[in-house]
Amino acid sequence: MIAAGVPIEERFSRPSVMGIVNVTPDSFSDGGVNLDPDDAVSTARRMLEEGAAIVDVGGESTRPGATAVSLGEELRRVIPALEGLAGLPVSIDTSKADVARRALELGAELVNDVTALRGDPALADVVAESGAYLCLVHMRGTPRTMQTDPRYEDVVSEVAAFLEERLRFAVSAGVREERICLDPGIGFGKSVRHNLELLHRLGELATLGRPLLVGLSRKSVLGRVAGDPGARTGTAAASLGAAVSAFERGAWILRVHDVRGHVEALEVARAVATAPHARAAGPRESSGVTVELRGLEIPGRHGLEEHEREREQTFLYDLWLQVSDAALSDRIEDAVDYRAVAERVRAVSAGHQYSLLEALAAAVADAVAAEFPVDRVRVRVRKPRARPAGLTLEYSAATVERAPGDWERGSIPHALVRSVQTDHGQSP
Ligand code: HH2
Repeated sequence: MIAAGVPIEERFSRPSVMGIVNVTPDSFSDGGVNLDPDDAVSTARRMLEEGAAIVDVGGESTRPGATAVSLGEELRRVIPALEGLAGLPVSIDTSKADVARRALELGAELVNDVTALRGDPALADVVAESGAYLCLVHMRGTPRTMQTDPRYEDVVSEVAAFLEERLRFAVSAGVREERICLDPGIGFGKSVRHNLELLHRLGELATLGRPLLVGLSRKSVLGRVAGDPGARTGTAAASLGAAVSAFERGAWILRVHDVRGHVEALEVARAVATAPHARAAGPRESSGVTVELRGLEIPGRHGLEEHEREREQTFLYDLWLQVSDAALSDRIEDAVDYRAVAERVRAVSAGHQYSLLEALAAAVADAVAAEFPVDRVRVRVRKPRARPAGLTLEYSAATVERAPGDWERGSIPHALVRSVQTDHGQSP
């Protein structure tokens, strides 16, 4: 069932778990386990009970060396399972337009395409017309050939450039940007070193402004890192460690086989990431450091007027970050990384067109409060030389304050606006 008009980051809170249900005889990890539709349905239901936000049903293995299956065979595998899951949150893992169309008719809400709309020219239209969510995955070559000596100059910038191009393509085909997430495609045409570098530098992909879905679960890279150079799979424990690491570097949705363990591990990782809330709830007097980032210039297409949405203009961001006394240690590890904060502001601005400055300021404040070790953050967004109704203003501005706990209590940013103040050309 597709939640009309809801951006993907509101539909899925961060982190969310996507359970894998492969209705195949040959998937690298769960091949054959869920080939019977009744088994697939009960696996999927169990995953949802264990806390998965969605289950990803697929009828074609994309493991290295796998050969493609026919349309008829893929439909035969997935349709009975999808029928058995009617009314539940389902994603369809396919590159075929006809499979996606049937799945969407049966209630799937997300199309997970490992070819990033390069496999079937009709798929973009199916997604655009249905309004479904879409995951665009990086893959070098095809599953049959992708692991034959993959080479990159700089794997992260090449994957980023690819995903950016596919994002532009999907949007030009009519898929709303706010419904799209991106995936670096762990194991899809990458060596162990490439996969590790992609995970290490995941934050650079997050600057593309779309939520990141990451699939590491049981993949051979994990078994190889754990010491077996010929490993074809990784363990559940290695998968949990990798998922937490990916979350800490910006992953939004984790695609996994072992749902319960991942839900628990990620819940702990999220609680740690937002731990300043605990301090904020206690005596606040000890938290005496305020860091200011003033006049951060970031272009954006925000506003009520059509021309504002078409032509970029510069917005000025002022951030006041209240951090704990630990930051006085003079060690960067204890402080907030301003560059990362600025990148996050840029990503929020690029990720959505806001009509109102208040909403833009709230989205930035939510992101900073949720993802950085701050006790409190105040964000002011200024639009210089605003001209509402013929008036001339030096600027208009909106200011929003947030604490990490605000984010924890709910994931719909706009519902959480607590203190919004709009001023006109005055100092804070
Ligand atoms: N990995 C696989 C399949 N689909 N989709 C996304 N978005 N990201 C991934 O990393 C990804 C994916 C491969 O894993 P699996 O489904 O477990 O195996 P198989 O392709 O052999 O069915």
